[in-house]
Amino acid sequence: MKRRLSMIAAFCLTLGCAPVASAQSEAGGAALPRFVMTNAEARDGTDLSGTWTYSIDPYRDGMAGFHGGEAGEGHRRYDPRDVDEITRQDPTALYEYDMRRSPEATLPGSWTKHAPEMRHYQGLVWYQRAFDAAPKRGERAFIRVGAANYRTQVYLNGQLVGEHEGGFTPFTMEVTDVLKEGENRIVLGVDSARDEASVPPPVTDWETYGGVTRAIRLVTVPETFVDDAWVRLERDGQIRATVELEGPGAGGKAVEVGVPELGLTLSGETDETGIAHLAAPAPDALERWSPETPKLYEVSVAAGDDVLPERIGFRTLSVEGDRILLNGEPIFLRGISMHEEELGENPARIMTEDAARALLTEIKEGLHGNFVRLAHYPHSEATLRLADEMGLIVWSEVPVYWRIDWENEATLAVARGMVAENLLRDRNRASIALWSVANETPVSEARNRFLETLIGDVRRLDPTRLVTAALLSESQEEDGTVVSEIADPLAASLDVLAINTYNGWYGGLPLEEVSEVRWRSVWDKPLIFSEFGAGALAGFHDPKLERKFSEEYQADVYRETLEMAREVPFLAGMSPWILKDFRSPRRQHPLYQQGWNRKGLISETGERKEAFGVLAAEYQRIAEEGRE
Ligand code: GCB
Repeated sequence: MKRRLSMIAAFCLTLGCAPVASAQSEAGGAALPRFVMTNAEARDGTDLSGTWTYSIDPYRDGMAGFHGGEAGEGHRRYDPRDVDEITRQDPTALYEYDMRRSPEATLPGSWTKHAPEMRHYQGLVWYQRAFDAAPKRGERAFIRVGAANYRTQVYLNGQLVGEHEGGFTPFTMEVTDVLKEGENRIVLGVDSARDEASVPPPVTDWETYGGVTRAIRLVTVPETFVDDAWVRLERDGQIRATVELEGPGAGGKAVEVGVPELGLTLSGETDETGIAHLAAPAPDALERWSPETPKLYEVSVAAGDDVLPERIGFRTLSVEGDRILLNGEPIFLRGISMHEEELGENPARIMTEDAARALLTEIKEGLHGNFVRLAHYPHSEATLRLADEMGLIVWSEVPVYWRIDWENEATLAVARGMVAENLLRDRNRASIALWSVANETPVSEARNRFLETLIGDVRRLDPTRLVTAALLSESQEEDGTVVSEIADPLAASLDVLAINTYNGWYGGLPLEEVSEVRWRSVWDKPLIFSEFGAGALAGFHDPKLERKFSEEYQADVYRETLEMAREVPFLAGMSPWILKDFRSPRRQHPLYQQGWNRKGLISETGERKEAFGVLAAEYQRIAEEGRE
């Protein structure tokens, strides 16, 4: 599978830049990242989080001159030079930026929090900082960015080292030849502007948070290193490992994957492309991962001078008729959806481990849940690792949302890149059960082709998990009863079907009739209600009128919908919308919303609404008595 379409192609279409990294494509055409850097956090290196300076650039002045062509010397924010020093030497020199004396901000964290006037800024922002390095012979250096939204250019010491499109997946760029002994200056140009060809498109029902939202690190590895290691239990009872080395000594090299606690070692050798496929029967002593027993094993992947540590849980997933099986046993997914937004009045997508723990604990302990839908894009690796540790089954999703430009090849390439980056980052996470390729996308020939391509990519990269998508449903009245069904041809290609249903909130169905809606399916497949819910402002009570946005109304929507859900025999789980109120610029009711989508079961500061108790009671009952 050597190797990988350049991550810059789509970016350059927009900005007209010159390619800076080589392009190779995989058989099947999936755009794979040039480097995977499995478990990058565990690698040696320097954390570049902390204080950076920033400069807004709404007219992209640092990218190009006003007649096109290269930006003039006085405008190049990526240039590492000391503007103050130059203008002391030459008082007539004209510079219209000075990154070293620009305002400061703490990264990671969206720029929505840098200053009040940045709250609704969409466009380009430059970030700069200095750091010291001591490069060693035989060692390679990389810049790893966990996520930056939406397009990013990375410069080291004035040189463009790579570009990336997509706001929610990591990217890794080699800087071995650019890194200097002593002081280095790194600049990121991050542009949040999206257009109709972007993924997601400009209109979403969430705050997309421009800027650098996940950690930035300088990572160092041996010349030949373990770039990608995927270790898992498969349905045939084998533990398998796929290991890909990168570097001049990648081919024909011995590889060992060890799980010391099980006394297990898988060994073998890479082929000429640097890939090794290893397998051994799972030992009898293997304790399988589940929400009740989230057992993780220390795993080490060794090849030549490199040893990569991982922590991995082993379990199998499958589908039998309309049931989802975990380790061969049917499981009902008691879940909730969640955006990547920390608790607090002014979140900026700073998802530290503590921030993630606070939210996941509300699901696991507060709601008696075993499942979380991480909507609508790949969430931070910290959240996924915590889900492994806490025992929460995860739905992971790419931001193929609402009105995608289905006919556009460049858009498809971007989406395929996101699928690949997401899967390659997280294939070792036992918690992830479902890969979702889309949310609420209207059926058309072009959409079907687009999504079928993504489904094909998912199955090629990871045949061990289940593929799903949140689909739209259709309803009609039959003998006075509303009957809903999944009328989407994509259902044929999915393992698990999922429906967002908002009876009682959107559409005209009276609240008291929601529980009477019946569901029909021609598919012998499990169904998840991937969304249902209603808005409520925490603390707004209106028991008499039960107006929308009152806690009472929201709680009643939950009661009615849960009653309806009990009657759906092929229902295998649910992830109502949503754990926490989240920022959404579309939502501007001056009393109830103020820029927040209020469908949370808890407010933005964590106050539980009445509906929280309704769902928690249902999940406790299901956990104790089962669904039947
Ligand atoms: C949906 C979308 C979700 C919205 C939600 C709502 O169906 O998938 O992104 O936030 O409805 O609140 O309307």
